Amino acid sequence: MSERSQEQTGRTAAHDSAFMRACRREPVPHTPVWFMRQAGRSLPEYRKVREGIPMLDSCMRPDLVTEITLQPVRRHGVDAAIFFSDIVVPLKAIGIDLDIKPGVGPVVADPIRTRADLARLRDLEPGDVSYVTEAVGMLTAELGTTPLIGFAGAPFTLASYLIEGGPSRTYERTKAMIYGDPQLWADLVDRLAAITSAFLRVQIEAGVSAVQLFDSWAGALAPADYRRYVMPASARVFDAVADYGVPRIHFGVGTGELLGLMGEAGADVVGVDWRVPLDEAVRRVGPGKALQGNLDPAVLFAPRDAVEAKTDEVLAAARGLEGHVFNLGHGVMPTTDPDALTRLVAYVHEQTAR
Ligand code: 1CP
Repeated sequence: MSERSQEQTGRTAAHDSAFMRACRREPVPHTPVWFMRQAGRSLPEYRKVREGIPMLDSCMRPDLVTEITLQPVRRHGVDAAIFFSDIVVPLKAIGIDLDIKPGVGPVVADPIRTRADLARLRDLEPGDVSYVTEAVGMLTAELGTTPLIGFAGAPFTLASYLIEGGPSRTYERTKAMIYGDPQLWADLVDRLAAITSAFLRVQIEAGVSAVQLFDSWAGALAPADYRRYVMPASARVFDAVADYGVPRIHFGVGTGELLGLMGEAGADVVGVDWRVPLDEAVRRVGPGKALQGNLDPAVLFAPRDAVEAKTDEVLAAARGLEGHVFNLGHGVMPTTDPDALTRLVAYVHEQTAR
């Protein structure tokens, strides 16, 4: 089969799945469920295949990416797979010296802080991430009607790692650049928008059914600053992939005050963390978009009855939505009992079967 027809096959098979229908705000047989970070350390089979293999190395091996991406689909019966990778993979692929340190996250050897540093952010070519193209092809063949979600980091969140040099809670150097040298900041997020757009296009060309833009840390900004300094770059990313017609999901943590703007940036589906109930979130986002969320991932540490009661609250708040994709309000925590996730998928399916 030619690459082109393979790509068409993957997307066509998944086209009428509950997840794709919910993203398009069409009627669904049941509310679709997937979990951010569903592949990863909460699964013993993940820890086993990753043994002795550094995180970034595993992202570059299509056999491992395929196996790890499929693990939560097999185990939990989720309605979508998310491609196993990391938001910093495209930066590594263009030659930025960075590593993902266990228990820490992405660490950048030589942070980007000056105009001269921008020259290190060259464009991403599809050939830089041929392992991604290969793994997406393998996955869509295996997944059949289960959609595969591609993803990338949004310009602000990627910039925060590049500027701070690693994870941060306060983003002081990032904000120092935004407010102190807005032109340098604008040029930096412009470069990152081009890289992120190219990375998403590679995944879509290879056959993913939907894409999610993770602006995990955008909630650190006030709405006026988000609108001025961040939204234009994220909007360029959404524009760059609009022609493909695949659903575009936009997610961040602590973004209650930004939900309207995150929808306006161009998303088809807005991800909501657990701080804003979905019936309030839909008022903030406005009509014409589906919502994704929003069970607090920490609830999964409570007894089964409590998980079900909190899930009922999410489903009740979602009742009037045009489209709802059930998810956690942020990623699965590594010490979560995997059986609690499997039970949650079955519970949402049962409660919402039509
Ligand atoms: O060795 C390991 O197992 C490392 C842990 C790990 C994993 C499993 C990291 C390091 N990244 C990943 C995979 C990953 N990262 C996925 C894959 C699949 C899935 O969701 O099932 C995805 C979607 C990401 C995306 C990602 N990476 C985000 C956005 C999502 C979010 O959680 O907000 C962010 C912010 C990152 C950076 C990152 N990579 C890894 C860590 C621990 C972090 C966060 C560091 C921090 O707190 O700033």
